[in-house]
Amino acid sequence: METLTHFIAGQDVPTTSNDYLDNFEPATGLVYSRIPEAGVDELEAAIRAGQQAFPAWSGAPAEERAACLRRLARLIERDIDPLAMAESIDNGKPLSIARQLDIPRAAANLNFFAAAATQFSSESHATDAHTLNYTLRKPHGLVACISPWNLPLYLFTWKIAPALASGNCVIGKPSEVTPMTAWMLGKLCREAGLPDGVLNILHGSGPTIGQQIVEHPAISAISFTGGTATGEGIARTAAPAFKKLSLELGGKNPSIVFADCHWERMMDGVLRAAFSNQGQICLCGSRILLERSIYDRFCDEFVARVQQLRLGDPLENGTQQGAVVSEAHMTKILGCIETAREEGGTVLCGGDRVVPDGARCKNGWFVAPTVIEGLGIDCQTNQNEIFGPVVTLTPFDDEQQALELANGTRYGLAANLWSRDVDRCHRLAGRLDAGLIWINCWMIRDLRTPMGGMKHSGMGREGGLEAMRFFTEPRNVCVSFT
Ligand code: TXE
Repeated sequence: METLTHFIAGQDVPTTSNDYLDNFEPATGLVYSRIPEAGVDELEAAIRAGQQAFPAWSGAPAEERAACLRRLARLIERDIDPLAMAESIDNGKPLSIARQLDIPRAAANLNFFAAAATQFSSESHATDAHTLNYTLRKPHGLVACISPWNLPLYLFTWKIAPALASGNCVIGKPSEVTPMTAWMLGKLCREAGLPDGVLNILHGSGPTIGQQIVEHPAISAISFTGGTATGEGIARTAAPAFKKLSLELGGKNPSIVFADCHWERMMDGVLRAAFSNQGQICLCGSRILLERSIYDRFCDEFVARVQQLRLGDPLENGTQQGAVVSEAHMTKILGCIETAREEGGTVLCGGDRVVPDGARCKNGWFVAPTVIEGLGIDCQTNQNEIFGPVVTLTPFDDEQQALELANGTRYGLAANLWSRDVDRCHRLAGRLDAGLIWINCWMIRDLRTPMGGMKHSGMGREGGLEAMRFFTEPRNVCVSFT
C-alpha cells in the first residue's frame, strides 16, 4: 500500500508525527493508500522553504517562471494516463471524465497562467501634464492554496498556477479525501525543475493542518475552494489578520427552462448540468425550473434519460456515473433524499444507494441519479447544497416567478438559462443573482473570464486577470515633475 509524503523544499518528506489517514477508493469502499498528517514541524519547514525561495522566484524574469509552468504542463500531458487513472481511483469519477476533462484542464491551467505571467500589465494614469500615476503589482510572498475533492488536480492547479505565475511561493493543501494527484504533481514539479521551496504541498485534514496554514502569520493570502461553512470559518480566522481572501464556495444553481428553448440542446445541457461528476461540481444545476406548459413533457423525457445513464465501475469504458467521493458524503446525500421525502417530495427516479454489476464495486459508494418533484422553494431540499446526483423539478408561470425562484436561495454562484428569446435572455442575465450565467449552454469555460459567486457562494473571483490581481498587491506611485 502506498504511503504518501509531503512535498517540502523539493523533497518527499514523510510525516514526523507518524499520524496517517486512510485513503479510500470510493468505487470499492476499500483503503488503498495512507496520507500523512502534517503537523507543526512540516508546516514550519514548508514556511521556511517558501520564504527562502521567494526572493529568487519573485525576482526572476516572468518568462523564467512561465517556462517552469509550461514544463510542468508538458509533464502532466505526458503522464495523462497515470494521472487520469489515479484521479478516477481516488475520487470515484469515470476514468473517461478524468482523461478528457480533469487532467487536460490541469495542464491548460498551467499553460494559461504561464502566458498570463508574461502578459500581465499594470495601470498608469496621467493625471495632468505634470503628474503621472503608475501602479506596481508585487506578489504577496507566501500564499495558501486550499482545494477540494471534487475536481482534485483541476482545482489545485487552478489556484497554484496564478499564484506561482505572479511570483508568489505557495503552501498547497489538497483535500485529504483526494490527495493522490497532488502527491504525483510534487514529483513532476521536481522533474520540471521548479526551484525548491516555490511550491510546497502539505497533506492532512482540514481542521488540523488546513486551519494551521490559515492561521500562520507568514501566510498573507488564502485562495480556498470548498464548502460554505468551511469558508465562513476561514474568513473568521483570516479577517483579524487582514489576510487577502478568495473564497469559492457552494451553490444551489438553477437551470431555468422556457418553453421556447431549443429542446434537444436544452435536454442535453440540463442533463449534463445536473449529473456531471455525480452532481459534485459547484456549478451543477440542481434546481430545474420549468415553464409550466412544458413541465409534463420535460418530466417524462428527463426521467427517461436519467434512467438510461450508465452507472458503474468508474474504470470501465462507457460508465457515465461513477461513485460519490466518500462514505460520509454518500450518507449525507442519502440523508438529503430522506429529508426531501419527509418534506413531501416525490422521488421520480433514483433515491437510493445502488450496487453496480460486478464483484469489484459491491461495497462502493454509488447513489442512483435522483429526480424529485413536488417541493416548494423554501424547503431544505431546495435551499441547501446537496452536492450529489440529486435534482428537483419546479414549475413556474412567468418570467418574474422564474427569477424569484432562481434568486430565492442564499447562494449565488451560477445559473443556466434556456430560451430562444434574445431579449428575455439578456434581461434575465442582468437580474440573476449569480457570478456565472450560461445562456443556452452549460460549463463552457474560457479561462480569462471571472469565476466565482455572490451571496453565500463566496467572495472574490478566480480566473484570468482577476486571479493575477488577487495574488498581487498594488502599490500606486504618484510622480510630479516639471
Ligand atoms: O469540504 P471542505 P467537505 C461543499 C459540498 C460538500 C460540503 C462539505 O456541499 O458537501 O462542501 O465538503 C479544507 N481550515 N463543497 O467537508 O471541508 C479541506 O481539507 C483550512 C463545495 O469535504 O470545505 C479541503 O482541502 N482548510 C465545493 C478543503 O478545505 C480546511 C467543493 C475543502 O473541504 C478547513 C467541495 C479549515 N478549518 C465541497 N476545514 C465547491 N465549492 O466546489 C477543511 N479544510
